[in-house]
Amino acid sequence: MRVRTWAGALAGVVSAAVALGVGELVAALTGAADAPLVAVGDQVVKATPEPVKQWAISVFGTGDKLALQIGTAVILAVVAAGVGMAATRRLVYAIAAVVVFTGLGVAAAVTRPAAGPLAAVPSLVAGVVALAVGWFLLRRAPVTEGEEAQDMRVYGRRRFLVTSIAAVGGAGVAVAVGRNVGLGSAVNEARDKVVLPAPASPAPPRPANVSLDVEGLSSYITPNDDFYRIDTALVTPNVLPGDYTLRIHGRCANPIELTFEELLARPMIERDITLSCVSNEVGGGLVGNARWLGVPLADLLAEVRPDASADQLVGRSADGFTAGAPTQLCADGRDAMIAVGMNGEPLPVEHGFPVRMIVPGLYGYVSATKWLTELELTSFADFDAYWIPRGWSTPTPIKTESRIDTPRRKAAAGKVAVAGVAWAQHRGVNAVEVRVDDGAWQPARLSDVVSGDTWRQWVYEWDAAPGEHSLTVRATDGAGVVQTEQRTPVAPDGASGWHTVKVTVD
Ligand SMILES: Nc1nc2c(c(=O)[nH]1)N[C@H]1C(S)=C(S)[C@@H](COP(=O)(O)O)O[C@H]1N2
Ligand SMILES: [Mo]
Repeated sequence: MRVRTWAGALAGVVSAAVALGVGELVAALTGAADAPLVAVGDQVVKATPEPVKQWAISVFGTGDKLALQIGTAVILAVVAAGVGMAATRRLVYAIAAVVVFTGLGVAAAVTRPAAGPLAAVPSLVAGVVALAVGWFLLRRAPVTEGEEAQDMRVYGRRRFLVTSIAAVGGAGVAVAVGRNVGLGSAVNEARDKVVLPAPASPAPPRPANVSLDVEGLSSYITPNDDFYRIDTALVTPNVLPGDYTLRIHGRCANPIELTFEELLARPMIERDITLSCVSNEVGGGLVGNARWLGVPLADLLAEVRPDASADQLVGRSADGFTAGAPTQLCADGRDAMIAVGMNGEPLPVEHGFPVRMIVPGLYGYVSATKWLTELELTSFADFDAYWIPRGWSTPTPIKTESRIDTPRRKAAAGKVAVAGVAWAQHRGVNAVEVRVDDGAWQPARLSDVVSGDTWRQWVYEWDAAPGEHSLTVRATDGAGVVQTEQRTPVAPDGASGWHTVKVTVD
């Protein structure tokens, strides 16, 4: 008499689900550790070769993490089913497999940058739960032969399925409880309670025509919910403002450490600044404009007094990510800041709550560290930040870019508003031109902005004749340099080339 193979597979999947659900709950309750799946997933991401990651990003875009999670779940289910099937033959195979997976979970968790003393606990508990649930289910599973099988066929199968479903339901409840009692919800509560100070230096008033009224055109300010998100974190790090400190140290005369309260007590600036990602393809959406509130970086640097050799300022996040910007550039008069507010709210958790860095004129990967806990003064010669050894350049100026937002595919013949945004942070955008098919470049009308640190909207009134047309845009930056036609890929220092769209007019 042997447990049926399908029942073994189901028992395997259910055991894994319950184990991971309980693991997540334990992780939330202990607070000091990541859930087993997150810890392992994060290490897998780290170990994945760069070309594979690039491929995943190009295929799944910003949905890459969701794709990773779904992919992981499918693989795990298949593996768990296999282990369960093996258990129907020799139980030791299954026990050995659980021990191995528990070991992987523990190893991944304790080697994470933010690992606390309890890091191994969720995986260990998950391992024990997997064994217990698996054992429990296999004892009640339908069998293949013998007298017992006759009864089991009717009552056994139903009871087994019901028990399995109940167990998966229990796992779901564990996950839900874990997410709600966990640190994540504590962070959300703390965020709700943050009261941002009024800026000592408010943003200059926006010009009357900062926004052009064109349907389909990106809004001047990108709402927080629509703002692109790029980070290496599988789940956002939970940083409680009550426990928060920002340590500014390294090669400087006067290292300091500030609490969140102390940071909020400092004079703040509020500025509109466009943030863009070096991975943005021509015409892509990895760019957004927000009103940021924060402490000027120049003030903090003046206080710590960097050594002359400290040409790199490295921001380090709670999850171990690093980004290194030129120290001199952070204090050259531009509005580089340690930001706490975004569009009138505390930073959203996905955008770095409670504190991040923003430097106008630099791509995010070398400057905009989210969940910022440390600023270290060092040199470019002595330290490579996260993306540098992964094939990306040390800081370079943002490339002048322009994008057609509308129309993107179709238009009705007659007057068509061709519109979009253009950006060249810190240099600013002086002109935008549009070309229809192979015609001459025509000047677009620009919105007014108060600084070169934000993007500018533009619109061109096109008298569209029926047929297939191509529209191309190019911008000229504040220094009078026309955006290059030369196409380059995003790596190592940002895509270049003109954005063209094909439009059918009828
Ligand atoms: N901690 C942390 N900060 C980070 C990153 C990250 O992976 N981890 N990614 C950077 C990159 S590549 C960009 S483009 C910006 C994006 O900021 P956003 O997600 O708020 O748009 O954050 C930067 N800060
Ligand atoms: Mo980025």
